Amino acid sequence: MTSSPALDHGMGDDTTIAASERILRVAGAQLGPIARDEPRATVVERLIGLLEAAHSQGAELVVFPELALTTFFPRWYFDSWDDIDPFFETEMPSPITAPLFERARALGVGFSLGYAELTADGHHFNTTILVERDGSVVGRYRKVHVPGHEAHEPWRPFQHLERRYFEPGDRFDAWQAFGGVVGVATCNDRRWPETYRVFGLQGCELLLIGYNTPIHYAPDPGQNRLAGFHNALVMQSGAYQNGMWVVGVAKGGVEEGVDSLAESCIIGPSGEVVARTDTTGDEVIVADCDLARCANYKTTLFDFDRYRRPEVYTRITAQRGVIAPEGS
Ligand code: CDT
Repeated sequence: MTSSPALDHGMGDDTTIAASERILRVAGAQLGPIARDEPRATVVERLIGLLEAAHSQGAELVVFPELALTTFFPRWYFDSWDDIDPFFETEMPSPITAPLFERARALGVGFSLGYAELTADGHHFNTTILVERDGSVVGRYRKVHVPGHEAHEPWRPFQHLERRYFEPGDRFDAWQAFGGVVGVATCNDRRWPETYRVFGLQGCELLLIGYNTPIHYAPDPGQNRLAGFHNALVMQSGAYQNGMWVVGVAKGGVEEGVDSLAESCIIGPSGEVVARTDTTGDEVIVADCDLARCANYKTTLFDFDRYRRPEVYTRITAQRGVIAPEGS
């Protein structure tokens, strides 16, 4: 299901609450596989091609996936940082990524881009940068929920060593940008309701989420057949329960022998999917996101100030794991 901007996005006739339209045409720029030996410069050319395709369809904001400049390297165990650090960026933009920033500014298109960030003082993060249409940097987001494992686990057909290679970020900040309130989250963050709610509590109207999701889940392969269902389930519920647009964008397809979920999609504040990719390769989807429509949900069923009961939710921040009631 690839949408055209002209489509009715399934919002029905619920036009009474949103005062006036605030339409932002958003593109999801899905990537197919990136080989381990594919040069960064070639990847940047692919990104520019997707950006130009999105612009030709009128998009003002292009959402790229998580870790969009390299292959998904946490699938391999490396003992030495000398082998890991080459997957990281020490500056953004850099001489290699600058052409993407320059082309976007020339076209007046903003974008979000996921990459591995190595800071000057030696910290490693799974980061996404958000850039406005004039080329200014809105902000940087560092992935909060870092999944997988820390140690080599040779029993797995491939590794998921994000917890070895990345430190967790510690902030969910929304920003005023693109004529609304915009947030960024990354991949595994989308499975956690806290992510959406913390953004929802900042009035977030548009949440951008890049992902790399291997379809095989080694700890419980029974979940493999549900990968697409769970992807849609969490993003659609997060969108609806917080009255926000959610744009989920994959790096999908078979990359270095590992099959990853595609199914990038754009979801309205009703929870309905309004655009979804058809392929597992490089592909652009576009939708007109009326940010004013968020008010239909934020001021009715999900009027937080009127209906939430934070005094009853204290466990959410007071404890991390499960504490079962006493008794048998
Ligand atoms: N990149 C990323 O966060 N992927 C995870 C895989 C979970 S299994 C370790 C995801 O939630 O899709």
